[in-house]
Amino acid sequence: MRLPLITHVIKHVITHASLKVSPRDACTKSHWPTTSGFFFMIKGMTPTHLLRATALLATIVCAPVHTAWAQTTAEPLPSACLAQLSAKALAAGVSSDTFEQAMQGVVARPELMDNLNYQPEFKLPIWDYLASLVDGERVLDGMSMLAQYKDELAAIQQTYGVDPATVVAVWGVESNYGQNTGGRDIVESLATLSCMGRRQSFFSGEFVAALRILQAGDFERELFKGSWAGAFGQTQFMPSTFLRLAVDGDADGKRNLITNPVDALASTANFLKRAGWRDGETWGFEVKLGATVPTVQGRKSARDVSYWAAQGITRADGSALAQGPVAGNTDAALLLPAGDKGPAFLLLRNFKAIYSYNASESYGLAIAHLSDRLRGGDVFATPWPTDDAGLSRAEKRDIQTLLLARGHEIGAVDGALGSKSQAAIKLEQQRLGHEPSGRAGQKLLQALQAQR
Ligand SMILES: [Ca+2]
Repeated sequence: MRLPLITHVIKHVITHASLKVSPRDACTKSHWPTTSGFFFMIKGMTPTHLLRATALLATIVCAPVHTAWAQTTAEPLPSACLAQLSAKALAAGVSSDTFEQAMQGVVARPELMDNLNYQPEFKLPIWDYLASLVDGERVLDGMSMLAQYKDELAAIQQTYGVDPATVVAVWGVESNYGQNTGGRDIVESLATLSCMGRRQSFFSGEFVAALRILQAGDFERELFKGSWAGAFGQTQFMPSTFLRLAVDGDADGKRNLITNPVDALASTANFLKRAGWRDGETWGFEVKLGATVPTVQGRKSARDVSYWAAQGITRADGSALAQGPVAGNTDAALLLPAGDKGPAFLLLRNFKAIYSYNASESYGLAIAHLSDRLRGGDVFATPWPTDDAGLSRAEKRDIQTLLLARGHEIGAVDGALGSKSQAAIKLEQQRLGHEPSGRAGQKLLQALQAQR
């Protein structure tokens, strides 16, 4: 992109210069996807989805718990494995020149096994997840992106039938509008994971896909960086997804999802379209339950909208469910992500398209809610069932500043509560007589602010 990208890059530099830390340094080098508890996302996920989800969350939330993986390790790739990878790549049409060039200087990174084998230690509440993923900053940044790429997004909607707010919301959640795309060398990560660990067959397929991408020349070899598991670019596509679904949004002959936002936005729209997105419809909407809680619940249990209306369910403002494109016979599923005391949602067909981007209800809800906020929508009408709500990234930075002021050596203020911050949080919780969970919410923030 011409001027808009330059503006974007300048904004990035300014934003993070003021924090004395770049998001890549803070989140994507050593603190990779061994994020703390995202256990709630994992049930029912495929390996690809899980890997994408953990990588994604490290990029966005970046809340690591343990420290062993902070070191980088390097050793030669096993020669037998290297020979197999070479044969597999050549059989898939990768030239020996491409293979040699792509593999120059590539070593195995055994520390990735920590990421691969990581088991979350505790369950992160959905309100924590959404509080930082859909915070005021991300809404404002998204609105500015909607304005900046207005013409391009209109053209994308014309071609793919996906509205600007949805496309921009995916962009915001996947890579914070291109700011957090990951710092791992993709070829190196995928070569390592093809030769070590539990999913070598899956990763060797992605490795070959990665080399086919390099051979096509959509971007320079040195730009090919992303998550430890191979997702890369502003859309965080896996290489095989790139080969299937990436498009050239600005018609310059290249599909550069790494540094070209228009290619990334168009590719996201193409993904959603191919996943069944219906133009002119929404993902769903927040609702209010009636006097009784329906026994039919869950994303997979769709019923007619008239069925839900007969259960006493209304829209959050009390109006009828069937309105506009939503008719009495429209399929909808009832989602109660935090039980019947929390916000309730009816999910329509388009939620499935978002869900196919990353098989997690919380992830889908983050994108759905961010898209609504970008259209001027409000926070949920029903609050989360907690007396200790989650923190935005700005509030996490406040907590970190307060921890530093109290003498805790937590490193840079980056809005990501990593292992050092969590250890300091536990100490402060003990001092304050709170439960020493290491999880920071509004209660701890207010207690620390009161003692400033
Ligand atoms: Ca392009």
